[in-house]
Amino acid sequence: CDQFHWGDNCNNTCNCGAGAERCDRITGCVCKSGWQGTLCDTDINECSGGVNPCDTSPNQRCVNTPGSFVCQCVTGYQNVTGICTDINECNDNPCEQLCDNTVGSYTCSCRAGFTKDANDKCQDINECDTTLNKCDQNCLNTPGSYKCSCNDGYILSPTDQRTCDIKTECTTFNCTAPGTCAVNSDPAEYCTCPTGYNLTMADNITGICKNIDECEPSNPCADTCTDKTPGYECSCTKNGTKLDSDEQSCTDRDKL
Ligand SMILES: [Ca+2]
Ligand SMILES: [Ca+2]
Ligand SMILES: [Ca+2]
Repeated sequence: CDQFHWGDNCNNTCNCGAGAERCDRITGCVCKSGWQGTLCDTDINECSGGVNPCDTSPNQRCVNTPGSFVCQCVTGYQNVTGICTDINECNDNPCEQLCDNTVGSYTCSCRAGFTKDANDKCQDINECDTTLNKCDQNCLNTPGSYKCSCNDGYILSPTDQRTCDIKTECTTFNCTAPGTCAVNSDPAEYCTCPTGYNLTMADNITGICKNIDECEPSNPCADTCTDKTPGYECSCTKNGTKLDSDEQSCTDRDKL
């Protein structure tokens, strides 16, 4: 027989399929492994037999191919030196905010202050909504959080950041000693100076108490005036005179 025929008198035409190794002049088409049939044109489905040729663990599946088969890792697993191992999908940052790797998969979640919507997007929670509002007075929504603030005359509690307490202490004014700061009912802050000082404002919030020179320009003393901080002192320099009990006048010693 020539290479295209086989059998008695070479009556049969080989016509072998893709899975044939050769055409035997006596038996006809000889199949390569993975193929079957007279013409070797039928793939053997190695995956459909009673014995799974792949790893029987649920992480691996058998995929039939023409003339052979391959063992593939199922979704969520990858082949690491022959073993289907969980893929840590979080390494590729598939989530908008938080990623938790799970065996065979992963889950996305949102940071505190956000909720996951139907499309798995993280949406800011508006804590200033009437139902959620925790602020005593004013609420400002921010991405992932919120801020409380208070009306004029109130200060935000530094401990809970929500409660507004009536302002009793100065928070912005700086009154240089011996000045003191106080809060009005309106509730503006202001500086006060003790007697003997004049208040001058260095700027809108800085008050300075300056000594008053009571001796200038008009002398309140009958004789000599010495300015003090604060106050002033009168003294009598003329012979025979002495400071009166009013601390200003000078009286003859004789008359005392
Ligand atoms: Ca096959
Ligand atoms: Ca995983
Ligand atoms: Ca918010």
